[in-house]
Amino acid sequence: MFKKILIANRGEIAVRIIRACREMGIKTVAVHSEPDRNSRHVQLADESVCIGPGPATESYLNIPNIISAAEISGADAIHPGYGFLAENTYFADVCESCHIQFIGPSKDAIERMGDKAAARATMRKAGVPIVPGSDGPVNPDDPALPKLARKIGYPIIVKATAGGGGKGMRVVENESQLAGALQTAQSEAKAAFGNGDVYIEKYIERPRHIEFQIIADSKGRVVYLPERECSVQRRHQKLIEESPSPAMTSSLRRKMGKAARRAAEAVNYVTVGTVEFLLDGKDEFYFLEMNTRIQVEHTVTEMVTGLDLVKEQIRLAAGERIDYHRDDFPLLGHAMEVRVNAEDPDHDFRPSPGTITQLILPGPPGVRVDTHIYSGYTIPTYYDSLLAKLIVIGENREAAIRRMQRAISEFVIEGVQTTLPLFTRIMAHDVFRKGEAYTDFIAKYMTNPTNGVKS
Ligand code: MV4
Repeated sequence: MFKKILIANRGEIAVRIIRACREMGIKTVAVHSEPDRNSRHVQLADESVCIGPGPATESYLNIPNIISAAEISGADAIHPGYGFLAENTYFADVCESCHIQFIGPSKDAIERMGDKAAARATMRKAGVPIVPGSDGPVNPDDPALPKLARKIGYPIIVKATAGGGGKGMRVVENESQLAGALQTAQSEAKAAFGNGDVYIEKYIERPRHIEFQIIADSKGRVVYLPERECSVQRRHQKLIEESPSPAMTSSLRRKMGKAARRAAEAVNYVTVGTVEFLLDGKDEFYFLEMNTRIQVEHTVTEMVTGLDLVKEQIRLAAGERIDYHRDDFPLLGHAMEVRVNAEDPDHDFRPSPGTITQLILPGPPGVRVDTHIYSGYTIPTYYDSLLAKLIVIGENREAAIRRMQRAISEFVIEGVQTTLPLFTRIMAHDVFRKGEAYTDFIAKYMTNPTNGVKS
């Protein structure tokens, strides 16, 4: 097992990883930018190293500085958290050359899942259902393209091969829009990723976003865990995640779980990962992408399984094996998470930076808060606005919603605007309570184009 882990991240996830390390008897090294010097993760770690000024490109994305920090402190592994360098194959490669264990899958697995068109091809070969679409990137000047689009059937969606998370996507309703959409998607992709390759897929209307956490060891054993549903999103930012999905049955779970396992096996995946699917109204599901990192919403899976996924990730990265073989993981209840951001939901979610003047956390039973904030903490303007994840578990979905309402009513954050009031409204909304919130829920029921939320 590792003796000392450097955490190449900040915020709540750095705190979460440090806690896991401490319970495992592993020493921790925090890295931080200049404005983050008073951060909770710096206070909690055994050691800390400043890696640069505020802008992430000069600190949390600064590979030479992070590797130097690991070498100076004698860390034998680096945990990248999520975001920043978590899915950067170059970083994983540099770690390997410096004989520092990257806590995540191989750079080959990251790479094969990072190219979304290549991932589709891998999945098709592995027998994982994919959305009907092009075989690999398309050439916009190919005269056969309109015919292919017609065969797939409109509406179609143009996606960037280097994309993911919604960037560089364009929905095309009919043939007259095709050429224009390809052009725009290509130049957006080129600008955002330095790679203008695009591919096309049938557009699935009103899908649910369902994802499966998988855990895999270096002996080739892959276990899937109960699904998470993350359909409530805004501009591709998840707002609420829950497990199980209100749309799931045990037979569909088995089918999708096995597909998720095949996806992981196809790239010799090791550690923890997530296979994302779209689920349509007819229980047809399609592979979307695979995330090769620990995710923000791993917590809801921890609540319903009792596993500690960060400890599992560290154990598996150290070469340990999965010693249980359960595919039908028993559900310990229904878990739900809301992401509390320093944003004003009444004004188009504009960032609300500032100092936390008062903080009162909600308490048990069945409530968990993952956060790095404290009373007196000033939120730096450089990074994402996640302040806390509020997670609850109840014996069923109705009990979880009531517990979430109770927890939100106890939660006090003063000094900045937060998304907590939005969640009060969502928890009371009929469509959400019925489990019928799809990816269009926020746009449809919670905002209007001029000034944000209607009640
Ligand atoms: C789609 C889709 C419909 N049909 N692909 C959005 C993020 C990226 N991972 C893929 N996304 C989508 N891909 C096909 N063929 C709809 C979305 C989508 C979406 C997916 C999950 C959660 C929220 C979403 C919001 C808008 C669009």
